[in-house]
Amino acid sequence: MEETVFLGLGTNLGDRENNLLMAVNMIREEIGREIDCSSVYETEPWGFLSDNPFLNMVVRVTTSLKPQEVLEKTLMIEARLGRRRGVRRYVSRTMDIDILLYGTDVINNENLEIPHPGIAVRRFVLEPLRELAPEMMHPVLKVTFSELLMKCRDKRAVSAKHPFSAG
Ligand code: PH2
Ligand code: MG
Ligand code: MG
Repeated sequence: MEETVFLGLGTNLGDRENNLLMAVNMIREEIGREIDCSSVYETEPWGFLSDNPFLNMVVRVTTSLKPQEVLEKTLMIEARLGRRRGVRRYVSRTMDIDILLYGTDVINNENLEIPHPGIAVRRFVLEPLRELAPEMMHPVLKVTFSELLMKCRDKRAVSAKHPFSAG
């Protein structure tokens, strides 16, 4: 069984463009070859203060992996890109890969919540998600990503920077 997964990528440390490039390449190797990428967005840090702006993007990938296996792969890719996890929740990082959606599955485990609980309140997720799937319905909120973006009250700056290019 194949499933369509949406992943949110974020980086605000190191060579951000290269971090995205490496992450997308590893996602292709480890999670699924069939992949669509949103544009790359430059975004203001959300939830913590930092002088380092983020680059964010969303990728849609077709996978034969189960949700828990996708999670393991994303954690491995983050670690390979030099991600260090500490005790503080939000800190600058070389790479964060969040599972936003796994088909229309709703999962509430202690280590994995799908759909990602932050989608509706984060413009840096909704802008690229709407770019890839404007008419798609949020499986819990039952409204499209276009509508969620129009209603989003997060006003932090999110600007489309350039199309993602694989090298
Ligand atoms: N990720 C966070 C917290 N804040 N802000 C932006 N702009 N982009 C992110 O990817 C991001 C964030 C937690 O994962
Ligand atoms: Mg995150
Ligand atoms: Mg994360």
